[in-house]
Amino acid sequence: MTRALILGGTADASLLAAEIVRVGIAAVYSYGGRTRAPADQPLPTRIGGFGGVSGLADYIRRERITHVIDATHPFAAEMSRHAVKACAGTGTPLIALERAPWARAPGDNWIEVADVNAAVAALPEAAANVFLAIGRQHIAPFAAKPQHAYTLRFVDPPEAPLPFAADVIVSRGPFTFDGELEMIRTREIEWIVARNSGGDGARAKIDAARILGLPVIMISRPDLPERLRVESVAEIMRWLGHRTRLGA
Ligand code: 3Y8
Ligand code: NAP
Repeated sequence: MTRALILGGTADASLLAAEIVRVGIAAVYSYGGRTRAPADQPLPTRIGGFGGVSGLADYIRRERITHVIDATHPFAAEMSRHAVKACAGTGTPLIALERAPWARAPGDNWIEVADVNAAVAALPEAAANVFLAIGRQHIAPFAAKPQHAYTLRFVDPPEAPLPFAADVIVSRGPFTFDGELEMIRTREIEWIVARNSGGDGARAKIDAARILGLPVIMISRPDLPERLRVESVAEIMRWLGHRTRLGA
């Protein structure tokens, strides 16, 4: 009797949840508890950490989980690493639903960097209008370059004072091309800092930057341990032993 755990928090994970309900597989959806009001899911949902690798292994045993699907974001590296270890330790089949990274297209002006600190170093010394599209958790290093006029975008309003003066847009996405173009033009953004999240929910700013010829400092994904990885919900459903209307 299949009982799947979806490590969620992305648009792809929501699509997977809907398909799992449609074919009638028993499953639990898991959020990390990062946002105040995460989107509702059509499955029993848990919110918050498991308590490290051992906490996840205990959860898998206690809840008689038979399959784990890591549908977290490519930058949710710690969760993905814990899933690999907990599934190995409990002998539970694991698969990752991970969208492909965005590939540089003709006309893109990307400066590819390894991490946030390298992104700060890549910004110019001369003051500029900079859009940090990397969320809330990793903005502190930009305090090293306070000369810039920063625009940030958070899912929820900031709860603590910001580490530097900045204007905050509160919006959860997914984002539209026209909306991004309008925001970039209105704020006369000159630089964009982004993570190579992949997927459609956040790529509009990358397309808008290309049209406007703006430089994008693109943070590469963290290295993740080897694990079975697919890019489509249909492949996950096949792995679970179910054909799906999504075809392919
Ligand atoms: C809590 C679930 C849907 C899912 C929406 C996707 C698309 C929009 C792109 C920008 C980039 C960013 C951020 C982003 C994207 C989707 C998807 C995606 C980037 C929600 C969600 C949760 C989170 C957590 C949140 C992080 C933050 C990152 C904002 C829900 C909306 C910047 C990643 O306040 C915080 O602490 C926020 C933390 C992790 C990165 C960061 O470090 O701040 N996502 N995002 C999940 C949980 O608790 O388990 O609230 O409903 C999901 C989505 N975020 O419904 O269509 O699928 O990728 N999320 C990045 O750098 O790309 C926004 O602004 O252009
Ligand atoms: P992370 O740094 O990889 O994980 C830190 C800890 O948060 C994990 O060790 C785990 O705590 C807990 N956690 C993370 N995701 C969880 C989940 N889905 N269910 C239960 N616990 C979870 O994670 P993150 O980058 O902060 O991402 C958190 C959530 O936001 C994930 O669901 C992810 O899919 C979503 N998200 C992240 C990004 C991003 O840019 N990182 C973008 C979009 C969506 P314990 O060790 O206690 O188990």
